[in-house]
Amino acid sequence: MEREQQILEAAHEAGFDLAGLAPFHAPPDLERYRAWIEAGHHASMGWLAEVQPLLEDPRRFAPEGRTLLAVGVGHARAGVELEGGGRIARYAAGRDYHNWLRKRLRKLARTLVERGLVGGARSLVDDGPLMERSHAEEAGLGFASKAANLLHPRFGPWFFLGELVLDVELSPTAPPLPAGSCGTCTACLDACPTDALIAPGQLDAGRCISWATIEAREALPRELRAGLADWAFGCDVCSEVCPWGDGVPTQEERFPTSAAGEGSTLLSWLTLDPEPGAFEARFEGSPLRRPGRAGLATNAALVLGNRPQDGALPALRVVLEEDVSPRVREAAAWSLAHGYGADAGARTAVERAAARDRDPDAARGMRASLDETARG
Ligand code: B12
Ligand code: SF4
Ligand code: SF4
Repeated sequence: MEREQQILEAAHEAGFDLAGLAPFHAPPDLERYRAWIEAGHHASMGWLAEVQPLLEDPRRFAPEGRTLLAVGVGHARAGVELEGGGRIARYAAGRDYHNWLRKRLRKLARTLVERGLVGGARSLVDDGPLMERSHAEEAGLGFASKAANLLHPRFGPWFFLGELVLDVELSPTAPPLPAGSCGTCTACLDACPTDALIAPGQLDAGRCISWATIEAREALPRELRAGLADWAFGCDVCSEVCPWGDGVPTQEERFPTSAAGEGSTLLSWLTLDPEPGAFEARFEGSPLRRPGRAGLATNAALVLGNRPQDGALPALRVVLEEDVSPRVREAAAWSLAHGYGADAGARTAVERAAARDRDPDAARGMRASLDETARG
């Protein structure tokens, strides 16, 4: 059997659903990346601009690299509704996929070396300086879509990507035929709640709920807040409406619901313990850890404003007065003004907090919430 075939078989043995080989060179969609950064569509994710020189010439970070082994792993599961209300992206309910992929990629790297198929292999998942979707498409793992996601006829949009950088020159995998395409469909563009898909395949991250609820570290743009609707972490709308995802069987046994996912409610996020270490301990091994305590509490406050819950009002009032993070206090004010304004006490509490808050940005945000709701 040819070496390429042996490597792909080893990848399948290691538990990956999809595997393909591509040259280790600049991503075919490099120009799209450049234009995206230039337009500022990476929002607050400055690291995406910083890694651009490495991404343009991947041999700058892995000089030994000659071939990229791209792998894909399905993660379809049913939609996840938090107890009492609020939604999280499906992948976030399971254990962290980075760990799952990293562990198996490292094991696969050892196997390839032991079998004499490569001299060495370096693993990458998500956070490497790589345009993963573009390389994976070149390796035949799927096709680029109008939602910007890579789609596969068997997994729809529901699969993660990872890579091994191999130090041997290999023949690339021929892309599978038929490759598939979006055709005339525009369901994701039409359904995106915040109009983040500004053109087919182009996403303005600063408008995307996934960025807002996972990556943003400052107060959210006010015009985005209502658009979050009930999304408290990530967003699956563009994946859920995609016809390529219809009927994809669940992979829940692969990424069982984590304890953090199991115990999550909006109220519990709103009142997370700010003591150092408490948050990390509770969300260890879960993708929900990424935004940090203030991020999850902010998301919870905003969603509780969009979808008021019985029992949330007293908790929001305590957070408004006492939370250590100005961003969370300000989000609580937005929530009280927008979701609980019918309660006279709620509005008065926001007025008092706006007059007293020691953080000028938070105080300004609180006054803006009062103004917005006075007009409404
Ligand atoms: C930054 C980032 C984000 C940002 C920005 C997303 C974005 N679209 O760029 C935010 C936080 C918003 C985000 C959200 C999500 N992400 Co994300 N993200 C990344 C990351 C780290 C970099 C992406 C990047 O380089 N963006 C820059 C743009 C220019 O590059 P690109 O989107 O890859 O480029 C493709 C498209 O733009 C498309 N394209 C561009 N122009 C045009 C024009 C036409 C006509 C067409 C058809 C296509 C097209 O072609 C390119 C190649 O496929 C990658 C991991 C990685 N290192 O690559 C994960 C990654 C892309 N994310 C992933 C996932 C799962 C998500 C979410 C579904 C999570 C969620 N449920 O909330 C959402 C989906 C949002 C969306 N519709 O894209 C997966 C995608 C897997 C897949 N099958 O595609 C990745 C690959 C992580 C992984 N290792 O599995 N993400
Ligand atoms: S993840 Fe949600 S907000 Fe972002 S592009 Fe998709 S539908 Fe729009
Ligand atoms: S919803 Fe339609 S347009 Fe969007 S990615 Fe899926 S097939 Fe393409």
